[in-house]
Amino acid sequence: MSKRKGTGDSENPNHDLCEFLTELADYERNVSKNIYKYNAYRKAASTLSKLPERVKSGAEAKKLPGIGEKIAKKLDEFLKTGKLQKLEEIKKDEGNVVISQLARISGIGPSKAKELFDSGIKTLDDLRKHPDKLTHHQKLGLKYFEDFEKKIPRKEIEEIEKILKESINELDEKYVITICGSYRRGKEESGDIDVLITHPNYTSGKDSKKQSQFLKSVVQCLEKRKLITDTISLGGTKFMGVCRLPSDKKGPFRRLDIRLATFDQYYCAVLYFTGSDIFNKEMRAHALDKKYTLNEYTLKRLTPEGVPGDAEPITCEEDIFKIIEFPYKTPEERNE
Ligand code: 8DG
Ligand code: CA
Ligand code: CA
Repeated sequence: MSKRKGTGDSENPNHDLCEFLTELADYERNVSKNIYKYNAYRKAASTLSKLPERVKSGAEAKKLPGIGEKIAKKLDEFLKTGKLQKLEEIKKDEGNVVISQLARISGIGPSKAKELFDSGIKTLDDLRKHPDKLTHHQKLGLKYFEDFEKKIPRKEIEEIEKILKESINELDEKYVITICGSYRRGKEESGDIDVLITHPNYTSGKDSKKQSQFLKSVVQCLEKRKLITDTISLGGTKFMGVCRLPSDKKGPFRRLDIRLATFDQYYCAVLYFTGSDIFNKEMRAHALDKKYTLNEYTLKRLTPEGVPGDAEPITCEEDIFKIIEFPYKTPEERNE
């Protein structure tokens, strides 16, 4: 997951409300480690960010999906006083502020952030003096902290897409390459770049050891092309790393993920990595209602006892929607 979630376009008439809900969400994730509340606040912020007009009251907002009694009350307080007491209290505590800041570093989660704070780390500069406390991933997260906080304009991802496709298809023209995530959902800017690739010779039936070369050769090729600058981690099916446009030696470094999916499972993977994650949750819940189980690999029918059967044959994203009788949504309509 990339760390900053935007609900704050300046045209959004509920911008300030979305912002305080997102702050509460981050607090619940990073400090309380309450993922349930984290998701509830994010869902509410996402609902409000799509409204064409300003919300007038908590009571009005309560009619919308994902907004219940407690959030409605907070909206009322904010609409009346311009702030939220709960959030003011949270921000008074140094530990909360430091832990939230540290948890924004790529590779540092809530537990590690707390551990660092407990060991006396208060600022990014403190942390720079103690690289011994950090893993390889966390060191890179700290090194590129400012760049990774910056959103990536769509135009830049389009350029990166061109280079990716050209270089990988020079290596082997049979590779299929899709940039997923918020970019595929049509967003004007993204937190990171999520690339999904497959190859017709890479299928779920085969010996996976022999196949581990696919991703490695792709990464090598992009390193040679000077697009990939750092590797955070590289396994058989997942690369996490850093890239930069080779033409822009002064430009920001960007987080780049590349995943290799098997050819027969490609569309479940495309659907999953396109997201949004809130949309994915809703779609998986709908699948369960229809007695199917859906994940990033397969769609399987469940027996009355709840045991998954064979994978359904899938030839495009639409197949998945059709089978579970979920009205088709284009990627642009999945910004839930
Ligand atoms: P952004 O990077 O512009 O902030 O947005 P994004 O592209 O939607 O988010 P992401 O964090 O990069 O995740 C990419 C997709 O992966 C997401 O849209 C849906 C899928 N996904 C989930 N759950 C999770 C998860 O827990 N971790 C990660 N890394 N991805 C997830 O549905
Ligand atoms: Ca990502
Ligand atoms: Ca992304």
